[in-house]
Amino acid sequence: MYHLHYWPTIQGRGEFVRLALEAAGAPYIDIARGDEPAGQGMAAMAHYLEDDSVARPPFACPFLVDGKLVISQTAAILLYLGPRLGAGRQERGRPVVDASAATDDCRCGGRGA
Ligand SMILES: N[C@@H](CCC(=O)N[C@@H](CS)C(=O)NCC(=O)O)C(=O)O
Repeated sequence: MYHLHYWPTIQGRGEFVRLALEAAGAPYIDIARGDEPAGQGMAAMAHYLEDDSVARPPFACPFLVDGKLVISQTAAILLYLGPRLGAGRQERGRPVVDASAATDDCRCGGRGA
């Protein structure tokens, strides 16, 4: 089960990751949109960004948690997910994933880091 962490009220960069997960029908939880009593919500996202116990905190959201692995940077997340969601196993699907990552780079470039 993938855990996507992104601001709950905007589409933003998180939407690139959501679209990839949704298109593949992959199991994931949109953590910050979840309920705090269930260990989700903004507090769960803030844990990764602010808690000193996290050895390698992500740069910013979106970030993806896959088991013990925490991956930040939208393009890196998409390049990580591509082969795992099936697109990378089909030669024709790979450019779509790569293009999505590159599109985020162009669309959002210069505003983030
Ligand atoms: N280069 C990063 C940029 C991440 C970024 O700037 N995220 C914004 C929202 S789209 C954010 O959460 N900014 C808050 C911050 O940097 O503290 C990426 O592609 O994921």
